[in-house]
Amino acid sequence: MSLALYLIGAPRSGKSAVFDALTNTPQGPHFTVRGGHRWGVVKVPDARLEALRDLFRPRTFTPAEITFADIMPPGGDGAAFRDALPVLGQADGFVLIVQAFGATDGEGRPLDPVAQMETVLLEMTMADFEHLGRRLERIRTDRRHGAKVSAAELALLERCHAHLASDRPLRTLELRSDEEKMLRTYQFLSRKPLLVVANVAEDSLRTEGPDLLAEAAAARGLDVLRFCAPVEADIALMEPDAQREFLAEYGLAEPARVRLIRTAYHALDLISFFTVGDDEVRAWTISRGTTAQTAAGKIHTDLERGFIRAEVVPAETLLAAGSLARCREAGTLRIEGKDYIVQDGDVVHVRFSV
Ligand SMILES: Nc1nc2c(ncn2[C@@H]2O[C@H](COP(=O)(O)OP(=O)(O)O)[C@@H](O)[C@H]2O)c(=O)[nH]1
Ligand SMILES: [Mg+2]
Repeated sequence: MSLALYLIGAPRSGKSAVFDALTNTPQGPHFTVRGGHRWGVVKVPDARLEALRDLFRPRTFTPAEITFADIMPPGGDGAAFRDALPVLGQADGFVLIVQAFGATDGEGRPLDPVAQMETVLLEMTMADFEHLGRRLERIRTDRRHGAKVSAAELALLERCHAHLASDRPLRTLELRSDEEKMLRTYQFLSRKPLLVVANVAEDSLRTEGPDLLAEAAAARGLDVLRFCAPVEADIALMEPDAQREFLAEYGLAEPARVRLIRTAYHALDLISFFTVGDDEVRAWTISRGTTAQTAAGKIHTDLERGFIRAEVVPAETLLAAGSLARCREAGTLRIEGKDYIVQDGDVVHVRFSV
């Protein structure tokens, strides 16, 4: 399965409504239910890939995908956020939904979006703090557990613990890549990528003004997307023509859900490279920093094993030139070796022999 972002937030902040907006299609809602949670595999909209499709007119067109999960806490939909904490370790990242519509929150208190966001962030930091505290205690007292942990790892865990003790998320702790790797198995919640979505009312879709939530999020190094879940859910159900008409009426270039999906994909540090041809135009998902040889393995293990070289041209360059042949003539189709770092939007053709 593709990497999964879990939708989290206070009760009735609009998690399920945002999930609907992300997973609705003109053919209806598109998701499966597993473990009591709703899972939606969503295609990542990409104008470059669509332009490549129009250029090559392939038989098959395959965009990149990302998974969103509407998490149902064991206590039911109205349960507090902390009830959901035990299932969040498996997430690759989070979309934190903050209620920014109406006058009262899901528990009947006056609405305070900033406090709502900070409560959820703090719960995650505290969950990590407690989890790590128990872990450290076992490591220090239990020989069997302790023996498995190197001195370097123990020192790193203690650094994390001190960081969390001052209510700071592990996201803000600077780590070397070897330290980063050491921490991976611990699945700390406050280290995972997180994107904030302000679920605003219909009538504030276009008002910008001073935004306390955006300011508070920026102070924590987080981005906020404004989103009106019910409106976006409706747009997602429309056929393309009706969708365009609707957007034009509101003076919008694209649905906010398109931006949310794209932003979520990039929040996980994922990029796309493309393969093109008459049979298929396709996007492949890799982490930023992946080499050409490893990227080739996404397509097929034979391509990684027998990798000789990659022919690479940025999608924009290919689209401007109009064909691969013209890129070859102009010298913009480059030959790259196995250690080349594939860039977002590269069109790649792998030469291999097995
Ligand atoms: N007016 C308005 N109502 C919303 C919006 N988003 C969600 N709601 C409503 O708020 C209630 C709770 O939303 P839901 O998605 O179930 O919240 P969840 O508990 O976070 O999953 C539902 O009745 C939704 O219809 C919004 O942007 N504007
Ligand atoms: Mg819900």
